[in-house]
Amino acid sequence: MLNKHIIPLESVDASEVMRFQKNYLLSETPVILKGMGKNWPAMKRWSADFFKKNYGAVNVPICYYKTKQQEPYKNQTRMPLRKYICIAENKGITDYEAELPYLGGWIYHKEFPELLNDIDMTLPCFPDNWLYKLPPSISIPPTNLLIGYEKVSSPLHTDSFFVNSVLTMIVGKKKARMVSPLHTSAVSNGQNLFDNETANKVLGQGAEIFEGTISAGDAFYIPPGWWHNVINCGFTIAVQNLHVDTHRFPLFEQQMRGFVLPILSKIEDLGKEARAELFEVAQKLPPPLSHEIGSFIEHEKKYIEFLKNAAEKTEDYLRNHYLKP
Ligand SMILES: O=C(O)CCC(=O)C(=O)O
Ligand SMILES: [Fe+2]
Repeated sequence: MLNKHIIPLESVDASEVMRFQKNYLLSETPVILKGMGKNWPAMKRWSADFFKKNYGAVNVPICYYKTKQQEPYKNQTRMPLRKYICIAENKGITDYEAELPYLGGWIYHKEFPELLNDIDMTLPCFPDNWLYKLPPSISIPPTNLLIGYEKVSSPLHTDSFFVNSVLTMIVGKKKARMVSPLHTSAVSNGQNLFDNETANKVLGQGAEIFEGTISAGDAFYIPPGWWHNVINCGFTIAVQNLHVDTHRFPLFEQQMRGFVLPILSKIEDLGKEARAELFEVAQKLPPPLSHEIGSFIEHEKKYIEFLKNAAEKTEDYLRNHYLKP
């Protein structure tokens, strides 16, 4: 009864670039990209043994989604990769652990850039990746690695910053259930859509649930804002790539500004406070010499110009594209 309502995800061959871009990328529709990674050297090289042998001593970040939700990357607990893989292979499960560990996103290329030679970062069916145009100070890591096993999974969530996410299988199989952002009111963060009762509740609220399975070489295209719940069907190795194309960049830009503006606003508040005090004193004293040396007035003028330009451009854009009578 229930399964009738779960809609299978469509598939497209990763070599059908135009078809993928027209039918899925442009309309932000999830799809399975068949053969996305089939020619990546990782397909031949990467395995549990490969990582144990070459990176076994590396401390990798661990997720505990059931008990800790998603933590900032730098706060995640770490464990040697060899130990983790033994647990994943069911050789080292300790029953005193409250929740089993999940290597749900290791930013491997920072420490081991040579691993990038094993995958194709250009993602042939995607246009230019605007993530690479960002200044290094706010760069978002464009890829991460996941090693999973049947007992761990990623509960329902959306990826941050409205990026395109491409999840490519290297070893094993993953199954995902996805819900459109248009049905956000029918779901909540952390749900298990593979639980019949939960899925029925979501369907009962009018949402559609899409489901698909990917095996070695295939990938999920997860569009911006789509809810996804991913489970591992046995031992898995996968790579996630984040991608922002031209059409998705304006929204991404807003998200990035969301990082910068609170900092700017805090600095400005402090500046205002200091200026008020300085103004009082300036009734009696000339402005500090350092203001002249530091070109205080010129910098202020430039800043005003910058703000005016930014406001004007944004207002024009909104007027021309969204607020037409
Ligand atoms: O494979 C998983 O556990 C999660 C993958 C995911 O959430 C993603 O690719 O955005
Ligand atoms: Fe995700």
